Amino acid sequence: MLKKLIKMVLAVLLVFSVSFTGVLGMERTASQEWFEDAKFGMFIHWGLYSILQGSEWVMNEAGIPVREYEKLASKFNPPEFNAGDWVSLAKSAGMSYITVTSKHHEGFCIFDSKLTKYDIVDSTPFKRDVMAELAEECRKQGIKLFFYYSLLDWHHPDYFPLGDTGHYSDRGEGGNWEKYVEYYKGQLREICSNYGKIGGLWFDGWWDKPDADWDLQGAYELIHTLQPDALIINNHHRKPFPGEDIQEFERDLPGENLFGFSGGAAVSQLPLETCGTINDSWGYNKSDHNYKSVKELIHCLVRSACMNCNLLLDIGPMPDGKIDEQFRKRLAGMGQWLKENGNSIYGTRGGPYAPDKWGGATWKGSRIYLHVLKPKSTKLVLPEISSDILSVSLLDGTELETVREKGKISVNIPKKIRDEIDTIIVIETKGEGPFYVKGK
Ligand code: FHN
Repeated sequence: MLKKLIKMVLAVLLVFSVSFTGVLGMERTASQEWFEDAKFGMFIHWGLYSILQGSEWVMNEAGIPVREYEKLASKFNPPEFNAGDWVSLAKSAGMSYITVTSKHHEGFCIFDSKLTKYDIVDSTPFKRDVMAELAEECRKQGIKLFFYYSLLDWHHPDYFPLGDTGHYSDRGEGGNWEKYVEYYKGQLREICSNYGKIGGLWFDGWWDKPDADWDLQGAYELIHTLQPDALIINNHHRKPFPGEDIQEFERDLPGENLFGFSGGAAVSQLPLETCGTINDSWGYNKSDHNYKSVKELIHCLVRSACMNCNLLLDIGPMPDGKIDEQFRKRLAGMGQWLKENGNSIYGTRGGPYAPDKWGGATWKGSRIYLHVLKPKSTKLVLPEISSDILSVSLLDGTELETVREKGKISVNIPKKIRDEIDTIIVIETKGEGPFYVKGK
């Protein structure tokens, strides 16, 4: 009898472990749970590069030497910058956190650092600590602030030997790598000490020198000591390193590698995030008009949620601090959609049905939400799951015709009931999630 029971428990555990990844993960800290519930964040790329209006790689791409590029600081004086407006924009788009480039690859800091003069307070006529104003405003409006921090630095004299990029910046030969590592860790100490409680650190640029001794473990320990609840994210395009709390993907959904950044990254059991753009650029680029539609952006968000993954959607503010109307319009559209349909996104987890071309599923409590984005036919055939299904309806309660056969359930989705963006179908079940697909 005992043997039989053990066998049964083992069988159930096996089914759970091979069920759709992300439904069941490793244990979560409270911050990781918050993150997975939050689902949607705003990415902001802003620095000196915005003045040149050609995206954040302009220094490297145009081969601008450090001494020339530095002069941009004296022109940085954005009269329209308003932290309250930026944070309100994120909130009205339905976003729960903001990640801002406190230092991008150009090396210029938009926070006040005592470790360099190459920052917004010491070397611009503006003289205001943008990160401090944003931190204050985020606290007021109940939104979390993450600091993006580029490990790669095209400006710092000790960032030497150079990595794969920054070879035209004409900085001369020489520099002390250990001093650079002390510099960046010193800045992390400032970030973790001077801005109150932060959401976390979002690193980038490690890929420029993958073989260097970055002392990431030392850096992570420092952050976790000074800000125990802060989440550490590193966009290194590899599988997560020890001490990281979230796995990042760039422009791809977990498991995809359409853009060539995610080749070395198997999907881990950590909470997941993917970052993407509204047009094709991160930093402000006046000649990039290739905007995604509201529908396409909502589909990015929904497809991410169905994969148990957050979406960090980027805007690049203009040099005067304004946010382009093209971004605003799209964010407003997403916010409106989330107001009506947010229950099927926030606080959910991906699955139990594996995502496919037609869409995917999210679940919360006893409800499963099917997100039908591109129906293949008027019927959706779903495999049996671990809980009995009590009803199948649209969000407004309209019951849908279903046929149950050999354990499968097929749901009728006639054209007339379809939503232009996302036909959301609610499956009410007898039990509570996590659910799993039987026989998988
Ligand atoms: O080089 C950067 C790029 O400028 C941008 O910041 C993106 C955002 O994920 N990350 C880097 C490329 O991986």
